[in-house]
Amino acid sequence: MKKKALIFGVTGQDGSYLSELLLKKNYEVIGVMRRSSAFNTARIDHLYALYPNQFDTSYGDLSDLNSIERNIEKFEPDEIYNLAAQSHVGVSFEISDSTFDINAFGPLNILQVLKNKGFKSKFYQACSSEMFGISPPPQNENTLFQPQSIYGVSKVCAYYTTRYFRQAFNLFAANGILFNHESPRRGLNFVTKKITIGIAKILTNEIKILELGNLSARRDWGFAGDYVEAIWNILQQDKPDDFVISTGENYSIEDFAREAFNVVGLDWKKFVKSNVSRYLRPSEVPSLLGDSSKAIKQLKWKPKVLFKDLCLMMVESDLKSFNLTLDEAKKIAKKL
Ligand code: NAP
Ligand code: F7E
Repeated sequence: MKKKALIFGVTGQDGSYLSELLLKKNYEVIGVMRRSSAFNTARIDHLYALYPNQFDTSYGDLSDLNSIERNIEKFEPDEIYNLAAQSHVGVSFEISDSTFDINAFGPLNILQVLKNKGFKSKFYQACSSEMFGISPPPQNENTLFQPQSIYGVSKVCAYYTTRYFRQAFNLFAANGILFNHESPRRGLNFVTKKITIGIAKILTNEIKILELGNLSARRDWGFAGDYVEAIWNILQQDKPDDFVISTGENYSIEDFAREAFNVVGLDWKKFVKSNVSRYLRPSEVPSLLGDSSKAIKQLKWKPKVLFKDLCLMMVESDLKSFNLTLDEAKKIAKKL
């Protein structure tokens, strides 16, 4: 019998990589997606064709308890991955209520269904390094949570809710505390993707200047493709537990811009402007740097793609989406 996985947030960056991983492991994967007036399946469209008998999607919304119940009852999954969230920290300052509703009540809704209906599905909750907020680096599973946004607060709620259901009702419910992870599939308004696609736009004359916010914040950036392996691994343990997943290196936004522009031979300083009045967050998280010793030891997991290769991968992919090879891009860059 194939194992069955239900993924909330299947249309997102991580949902698409996790689906690919589970399908390769011969799981049957059902992705829960919300209805949208515009198509939101670009990251998973290839999977319907590649795995017609193994992959499908079903409508549902984390704020809609009935839809969660319907999906769990219909598919009776062995594993449930909750990756769905309003995942943009900056946006959470503007839409706090819905961010909290989706990110905190969403996992509570899933866990209540599991408990009340007696399902034995293993449950994974996507938590975040944003929970650590202003706690000084390095951060691990024992670091104090001091979130600096409603996004961070909502993930702290999700974290404790997951632990509560594990401890009080003996559910297999585990948290992954993931540090920033990026990829060519990263959403367009996260800083790494903004920079790498910005480079392609500068080279094709679509924009002259790239406007960013705070350039001094430091992040521990890994590759989403590596991180979904850790996510899967967390649910394969004998006992449910919580794990920090990170690379153990951190760099500033300025470092990322320098490295990414350098891939095509451009000096980032000539093209990047900091517009703090537009992009500065009311409260910022200055430095995230993960200590994943526990995951390295217990999950036997470690990241394969590190900072430089991640920059290269993202720049090359965005150039390709503008029909440019790296060599062509370098030639254009010389004339700028
Ligand atoms: P993402 O690309 O923004 O994907 C979020 C997913 O959640 C999308 O599929 C989105 O659907 C879905 N979603 C949003 N609201 C929903 C709702 N009300 N009901 C059902 N689905 C809903 O995020 P990601 O980068 O893949 O991250 C996955 C998870 O890990 C998130 O929970 C995020 O907070 C967390 N996380 C991410 C990082 C990171 O660096 N990427 C680090 C730590 C934790 P639409 O396509 O319809 O918008
Ligand atoms: O910002 C600064 C910004 O939006 C990174 C999410 O996946 O990781 C992500 O959250 C840093 C911040 O990611 C711009 O102020 C400067 O200091 O790419 P970001 P994030 O806020 O770290 C965590 C772990 C998650 O859990 C989240 O879901 O970059 N920054 N200039 C900028 N950020 C953005 N977005 N845009 C700028 O122009």
